[in-house]
Amino acid sequence: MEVYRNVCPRNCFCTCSMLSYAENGKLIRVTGDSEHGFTRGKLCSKGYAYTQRVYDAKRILHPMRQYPRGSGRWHRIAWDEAMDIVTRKMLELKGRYGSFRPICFNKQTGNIGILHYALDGFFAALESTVVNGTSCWSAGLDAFLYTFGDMRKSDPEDMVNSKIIIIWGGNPAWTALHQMYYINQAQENGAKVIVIDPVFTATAAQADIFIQPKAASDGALALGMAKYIIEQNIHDQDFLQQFVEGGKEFIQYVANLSDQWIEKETGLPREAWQEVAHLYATQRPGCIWLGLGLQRHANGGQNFRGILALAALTGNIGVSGAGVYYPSQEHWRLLNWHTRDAFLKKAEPAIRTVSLNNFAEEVSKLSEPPVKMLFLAGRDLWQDANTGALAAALEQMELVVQADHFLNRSSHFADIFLPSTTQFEEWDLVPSYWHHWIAVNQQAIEPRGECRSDLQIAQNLAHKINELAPGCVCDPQVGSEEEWVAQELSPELLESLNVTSFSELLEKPRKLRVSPLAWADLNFPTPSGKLELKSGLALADGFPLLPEFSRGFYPPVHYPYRLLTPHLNSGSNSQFTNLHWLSWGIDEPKLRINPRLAQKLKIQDNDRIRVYNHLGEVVLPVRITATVPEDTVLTYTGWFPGKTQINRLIDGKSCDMGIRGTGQPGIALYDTYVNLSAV
Ligand SMILES: Nc1nc2c(c(=O)[nH]1)N[C@H]1C(S)=C(S)[C@@H](COP(=O)(O)OP(=O)(O)OC[C@H]3O[C@@H](n4cnc5c(=O)[nH]c(N)nc54)[C@H](O)[C@@H]3O)O[C@H]1N2
Ligand SMILES: Nc1nc2c(c(=O)[nH]1)N[C@H]1C(S)=C(S)[C@@H](COP(=O)(O)OP(=O)(O)OC[C@H]3O[C@@H](n4cnc5c(=O)[nH]c(N)nc54)[C@H](O)[C@@H]3O)O[C@H]1N2
Ligand code: SF4
Ligand SMILES: [Mo]
Repeated sequence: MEVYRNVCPRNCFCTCSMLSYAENGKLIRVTGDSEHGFTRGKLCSKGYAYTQRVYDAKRILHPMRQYPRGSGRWHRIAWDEAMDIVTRKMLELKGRYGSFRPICFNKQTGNIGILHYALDGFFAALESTVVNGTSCWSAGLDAFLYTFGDMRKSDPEDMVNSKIIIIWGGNPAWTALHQMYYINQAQENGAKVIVIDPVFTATAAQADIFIQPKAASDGALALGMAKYIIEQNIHDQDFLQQFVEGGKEFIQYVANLSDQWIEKETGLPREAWQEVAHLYATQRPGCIWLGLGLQRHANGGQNFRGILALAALTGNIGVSGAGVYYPSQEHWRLLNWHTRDAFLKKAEPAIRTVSLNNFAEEVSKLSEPPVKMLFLAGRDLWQDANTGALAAALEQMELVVQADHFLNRSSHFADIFLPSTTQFEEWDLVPSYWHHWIAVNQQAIEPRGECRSDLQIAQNLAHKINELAPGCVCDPQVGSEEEWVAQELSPELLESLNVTSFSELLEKPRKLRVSPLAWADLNFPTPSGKLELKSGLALADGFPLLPEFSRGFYPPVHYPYRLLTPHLNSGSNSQFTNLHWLSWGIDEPKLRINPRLAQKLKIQDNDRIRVYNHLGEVVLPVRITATVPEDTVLTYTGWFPGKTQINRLIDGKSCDMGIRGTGQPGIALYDTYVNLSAV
């Protein structure tokens, strides 16, 4: 068997290095890569299921056309014909409207590999309309930018040195599996793990202390902790004085809060937060992991600021075992971004953007020129909010093109399907937004059927459109994919990886030689040069000067239950749940409801229940479980073919923050309210 190194390109904290075993050109087995220091030779269930994903009977292996749209009548066409249809339509629209703006490119994080940014480059080069924003992390990111001036975090492997680990609104036992090794190691060394979540999760099951506040009340909870720390005089006064802007004002603000008010906002008895605050301030060093779920609320960013203030108050910053953890793209800055930029004719193309939040309505509203063609790559629009508005939005499109591995929920509205390769059939480089390791993704097998990589698709489009209308875009046809990967490695990156050439990197994954500790120099790129609890930038952007608590949404009278839809262990967003290996026996989606609520509604396990709000209704089987609180119901996000699509009930309201870092506010996906009735 031949053995190759691949990298899992899913939007996942772990970015695992994998060994793939191929025999006679066929992928036989995928395992973890023990040379990868962070993931240490292990994968999650999804990683081990890649052989099924690559060879699944439903994988699309040839370009196809659906005619008429929505009929399900797909027929095979040649690549040439597909490219011809797509590029002629693009040019026809340009002729009609004077620019490529009637074409909207919508890609998110179906594959985060760097070579996949070729498509971004191609559509940017044409100055078409491009979807902007991300559903992952925007609100939390801005809170970091206001407080620290940048988003940096320590090497997550350093968590083993923590004495207290607070996992706040994240579920790493499912969503960042490999980090649990470092957390468990710390626990074995005597650390206490505290999980703060409205839901008792798989991560909570491994914790020493579980705190269950009302969702979106975390800012108030953090302030309660701050108040206690100050009252007990266990804050780090030197740190505050030297490195923090607004410490005094923050202390004053917090002193005026009453425990009673905090109890009311959070639904917790004061002893709960006082115990956690005491541990965090006294058992040093302590770190806090800020989860993505925590910030998917209309007050998510401001809640983050409250939590970040705890690190400032206790000086748990810049030393081993301390710090605040959140995804960051520091290492992405070391790439050349050659793949994206190779298509550009000018450095700063004039791109029209459309917000991802409430995409369906926003894209329909664009005029002068209206959007008439949609190009989807690595996207399932049914992961968006307000999916009820999608059908109308897609109807206005004269052509919908989709590049993917499978026909998904979006395919119903597509005219042309372009089959993409998986990571085993292409070269790539996938940096991590979490750990400090980098590995090259090698091509292990020939593309299945007529599949082409997203880079090749971008090259084909560029070539064809230039053939029909010379000079439209740069046409970078030259070089193998392997060479494209090599071109991404800047001298700085090579040096940081301690290699002199690209080929050395093929031998094994390498760890970046960057400081393992964020903010060790305690120099913050904020306007004051200090860590800012008092942020003039936040004020200028319309937020409170201090990390005050801003109340979130409360349930409207008619829809009294909060609907949470977090991420599932056996899926990666919409991916994998279509595979038999991973869906077998799971029988999702189910609506999890608390036993007391079930009693009130006279509902039994497995009964079907109507879940509805102002946007519509879905019917789901019930799972009665005390893991969810009484005022909350929960079902996991994902694509469960043929089953209910929950995002129909999510209205796409915005988080408070996000514009500074990503140009769009985050999406308050978890501020969704519903009512329930027996079917
Ligand atoms: N297995 C798997 N791994 C994944 C993904 C996947 O789909 N599956 N997706 C990847 C992607 S794209 C992302 S963005 C990340 C997401 O990974 P996480 O950071 O784990 O985020 P979520 O799954 O959105 O939510 C995590 C927890 O936040 C809790 N939560 C919700 N609201 C609040 C609140 O107001 N306060 C508090 N304290 N907690 C709250 C939820 O109950 C949930 O348990 O995971 C990545 N990893
Ligand atoms: N209700 C609810 N909705 C959510 C969330 C939630 O917590 N709750 N989370 C949100 C979050 S954080 C995220 S990140 C989004 C994710 O939603 P999306 O951005 O749509 O991403 P995925 O579901 O990961 O993948 C989309 C498609 O990419 C395809 N794909 C994979 N690899 C490739 C490739 O190499 N090339 C091409 N062309 N296609 C490929 C997959 O087959 C899949 O069909 O969902 C969001 N939606
Ligand atoms: S989904 Fe995440 S944990 Fe699973 S194999 Fe991919 S990178 Fe690793
Ligand atoms: Mo995400």
